[in-house]
Amino acid sequence: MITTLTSEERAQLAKILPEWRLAREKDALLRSFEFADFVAAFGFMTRVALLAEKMDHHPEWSNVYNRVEILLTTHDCNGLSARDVTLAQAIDHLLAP
Ligand code: H2B
Repeated sequence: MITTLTSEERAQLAKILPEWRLAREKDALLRSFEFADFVAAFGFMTRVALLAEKMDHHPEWSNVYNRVEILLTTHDCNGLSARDVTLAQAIDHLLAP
């Protein structure tokens, strides 16, 4: 069974995932991305989609031209879990130089 993060685990988030913040409207991680244009943004989304499918953990997201917003939360436990942290780290890794 998957559970939501403990407060001890949450206290580490800013250090592990400095680019992500906690969403206001739900128990979730949120990050905004900006790319040169739509093709670059959609290319990134394609890579995230393949990653998400492989991990069987899927983002809630939106795209407007060159901007992508990704919200990570775990429906199976109705909140933020270790799966979200792992996916966020993998997404960060896609963009690492
Ligand atoms: N994605 C997210 N974000 N949360 C989940 O709880 C979840 C998921 N569950 N992707 C997975 C799929 C589950 O529905 C399947 C059956 O493993």
